[in-house]
Amino acid sequence: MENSCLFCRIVAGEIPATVVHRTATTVAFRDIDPKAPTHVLVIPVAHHANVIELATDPAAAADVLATAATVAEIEGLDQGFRVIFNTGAHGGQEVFHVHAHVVGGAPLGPMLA
Ligand code: D5M
Repeated sequence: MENSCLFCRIVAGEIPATVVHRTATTVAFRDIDPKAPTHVLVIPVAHHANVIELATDPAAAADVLATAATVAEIEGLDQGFRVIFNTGAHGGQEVFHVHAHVVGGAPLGPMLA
């Protein structure tokens, strides 16, 4: 837990979030500024700054992907969805606790703007 990290504080329950699903190692909660009918963020409980760091912890990476799949099932995204890891400045990353955006619920077009 990093006290200065927004998403670590959501994991700890210090900042409210609308939690969709939780496991021992992951938390899935609704994005505060949704870009699609379903827009859920999946994070590992363990702090990793970005997907490059997450890749050094294969168990956590697998758990994040498994939770993303569970979220898609819970949200009924049977027509498809996207899983996005914004990374670094060019990737538009704003929160430096790795998170998978699970977006869907409508046709998304060729790219997510
Ligand atoms: O995306 C960071 C995402 O985090 C962005 O879509 C808004 C979302 N966000 C920021 N604060 C909160 C809280 N408190 N609850 C839920 N969602 C939040 P990035 O990929 O880093 O650009």
